[in-house]
Amino acid sequence: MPQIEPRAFYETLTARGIDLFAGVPDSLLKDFCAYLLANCPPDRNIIEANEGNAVGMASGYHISTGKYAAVYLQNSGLGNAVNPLLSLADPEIYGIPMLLIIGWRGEPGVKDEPQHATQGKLTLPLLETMGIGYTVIDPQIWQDQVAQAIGKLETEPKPYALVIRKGTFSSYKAPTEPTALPLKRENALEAIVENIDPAAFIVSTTGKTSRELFEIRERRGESHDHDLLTVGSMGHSSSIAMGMCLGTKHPVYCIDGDGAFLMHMGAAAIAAQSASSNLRYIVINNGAHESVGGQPTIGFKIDLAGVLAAIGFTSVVTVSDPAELPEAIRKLTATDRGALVIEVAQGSRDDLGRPTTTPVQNKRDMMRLFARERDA
Ligand SMILES: Cc1ncc(C[n+]2csc(CCOP(=O)(O)OP(=O)(O)O)c2C)c(N)n1
Repeated sequence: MPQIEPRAFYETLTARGIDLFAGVPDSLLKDFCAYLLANCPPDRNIIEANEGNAVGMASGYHISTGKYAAVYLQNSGLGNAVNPLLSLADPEIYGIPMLLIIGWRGEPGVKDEPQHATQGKLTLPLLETMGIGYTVIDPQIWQDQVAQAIGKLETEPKPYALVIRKGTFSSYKAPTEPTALPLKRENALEAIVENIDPAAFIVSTTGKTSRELFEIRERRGESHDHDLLTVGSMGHSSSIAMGMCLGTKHPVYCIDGDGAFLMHMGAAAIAAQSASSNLRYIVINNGAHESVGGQPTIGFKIDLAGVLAAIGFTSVVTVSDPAELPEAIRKLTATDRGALVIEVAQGSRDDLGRPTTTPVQNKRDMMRLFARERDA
């Protein structure tokens, strides 16, 4: 199948006046995102906390410059973007032209993970319902498609979408600077599982965190019924854990990523203030959206532990030394509404698999455990 070179795509967009890119990275767009990272001026490629924020930025940019920004996102992120698309950029409100570049996970007929199935089926109907015109990019005629899309922005002041299928872009690897940190996420997860109460529950975030946790349980010969693997729903694990805390006396650990924490940071603040005392919150900070290609977050630029303490978590510490990690986790086990930041380098095993149980099975197994606790 012919592919589009990320460089050619970028140059075509910039030649047509698009000089601001904002979004949240996606695995299907990872080569294009890597190209942006290496070649677009940093103030012209803003990796946003969530996709709705990117629509906001594109809107402000258009108002102040008259230009069109490109907003890149996985179709999962459409949910985050619906509100500003319909109540800000929509032609009945401000009417803001912008180019959406949407990675189409879960395209019908293409094998993908369960969390992408419904969103994949509904991606085009959702755009139609929202009155957003789109074209599914065909690498044979993409230049014409892009020209037409930008022509639409010029004639109709509203967003227009380019929908990107799996395998559309050819490979591009941005040079990366490895972080000099001794731990990886998988080591951190192993230490957590090893040192928490075996009766505790875990809500693990989207991406490789949940995939690694699943494999760690397999290796240890343990069941998965204490772990909710939040395969989709990025950024909502702390809220899920907060809800779960109400149904058990055991501790509930939310294990978040820095990208997921940032995506809905307000959720962690509410959890810190309102969750019952059995909540424990852990952010595994690798400073990146590692699961979808390693694009940077601001995780290492901000004082994450300072933020967690300021919003109300107790006894927040940051650990990066493997020798200190077990003790830090043991302290967390004894701290009501405590939080821990574990700093890790990027990287995961090449042979990392995916959960072999379905989300519905995962839920049923967990519900059985909670019911047993209720009936005891
Ligand atoms: C709403 C939404 N936007 C984007 C994605 C795609 N996505 C899946 S995992 C991930 C990165 C998560 O980063 P982080 O929480 O830092 O964890 P890491 O992958 O680094 O372990 C992204 C962007 C998604 N699943 N949902």
